[in-house]
Amino acid sequence: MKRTMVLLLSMCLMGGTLLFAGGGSQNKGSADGVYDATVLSITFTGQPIADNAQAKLEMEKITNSRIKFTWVSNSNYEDKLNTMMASGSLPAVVALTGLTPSVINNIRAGAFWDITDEIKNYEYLKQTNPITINNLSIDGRLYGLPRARQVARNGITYRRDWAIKAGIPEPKTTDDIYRLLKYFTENDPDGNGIKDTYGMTWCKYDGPLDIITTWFGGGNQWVEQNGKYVPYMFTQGYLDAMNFAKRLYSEGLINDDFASRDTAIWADDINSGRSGMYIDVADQAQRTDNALLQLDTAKYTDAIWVINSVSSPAGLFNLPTVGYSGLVAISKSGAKTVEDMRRALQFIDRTNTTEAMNLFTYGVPGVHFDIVDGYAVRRTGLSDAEAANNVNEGFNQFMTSVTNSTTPEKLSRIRQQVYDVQYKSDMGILVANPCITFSNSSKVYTEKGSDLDTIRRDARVQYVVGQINEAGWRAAMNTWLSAGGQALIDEYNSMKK
Ligand SMILES: [Ca+2]
Repeated sequence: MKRTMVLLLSMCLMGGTLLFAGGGSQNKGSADGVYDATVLSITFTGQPIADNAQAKLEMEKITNSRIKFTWVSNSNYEDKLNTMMASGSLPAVVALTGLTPSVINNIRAGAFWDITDEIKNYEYLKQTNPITINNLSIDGRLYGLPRARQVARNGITYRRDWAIKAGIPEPKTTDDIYRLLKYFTENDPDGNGIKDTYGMTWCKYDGPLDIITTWFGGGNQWVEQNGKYVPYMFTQGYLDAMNFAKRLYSEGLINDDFASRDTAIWADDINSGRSGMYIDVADQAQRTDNALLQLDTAKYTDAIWVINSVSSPAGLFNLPTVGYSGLVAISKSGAKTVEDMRRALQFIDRTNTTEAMNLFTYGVPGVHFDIVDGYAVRRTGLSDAEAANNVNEGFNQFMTSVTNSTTPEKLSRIRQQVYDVQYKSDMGILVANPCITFSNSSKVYTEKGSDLDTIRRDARVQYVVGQINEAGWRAAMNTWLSAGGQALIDEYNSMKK
């Protein structure tokens, strides 16, 4: 009832000056100096972390705050969020699951603070990955911290035991990749006397081709050339990558049904010992390692390795992921003044300390995990009622993790390699898509994007499998241009700042 009243009051006041406290406005610095943090977070089970849960109390100590959660169920998150945005009743700190058109419209209408020029003042927030900032920006401005994910995530998973036999234990170049795939296909790497293995498995998902395109300097969807945005299909690197793929295909080094193979069974051939490589997010290597160990532990110990990328004559590059799964924004209804906004940023900054990140990630020290020799060790044998995931449900939904400050776990060899790809590889080799945020507000892309993407994808597959030659490819790209591609190029270039 109280909530309804507040909501009605706020709605009456919309458009006028909001002088009264709305639903989520209890964020003023309090007399005792402890920050009253109002937080919108998301529950998946409907049984989120309790107000007196130890992890929450510890977090309050670390951040010098009292945290008041507003819980929204994941199942009706968008409806609830839209209602709260419309009524101006958001808490100060808001977990947003994505940049939906509705969120973007509300950002443009001023519902959230522009923090572009603020984050440099905070110890952790200023370390936010610049590619992620680019990807999250609306009209060139930043309106929230990423719910960050690994930007460096793509890698090459391969049979190192076979690669040792081939004399290339760790491939460094695209030529090394070619020679490995050739060996895996033609030299009986599993030693059973039968030609029953091949190089690399692909599926209909075009991620591998896009990763290879960055290897050859073809960019990530769009490139900036001579001050203009150009679709990556029109780069030499894109053509070089297609020719590399075409060679692999024509020599039988990749599965010939890749264009129709379902993504769900993508890893089956490497998981069963038939193929020797695939390129995807590096964390898949753990599943492949596990699958092979289950087949034969002795035979497959140390058989699977993962590395981040290889160099081509164009240089050393890799394809990043977008680097976030939604964002944490500061609403103007919950944080009314610049000071309120800065206090909320300070709170979010403190949630990135090692102690706070460990609470989000593992739970309470001494209860859910211990730190042993500098590593986090999760406690085992906890009941469902005690397990950190259950006790702290929904707690980490406003975790931003803009730096990697969490205490690491002591990892198995393969998990350590995945970790190294994600956190220790050179971020400088990741190729950003300069136009990634444009599709959010593009009229042409909204109308024609899916048709254009289909033309582009089909033509690439046809070229790789030899159905069309280079002239055919150029004809398909002319079709792409006339079907709206040229309009898209013009529109994106007009959005250039
Ligand atoms: Ca064989």
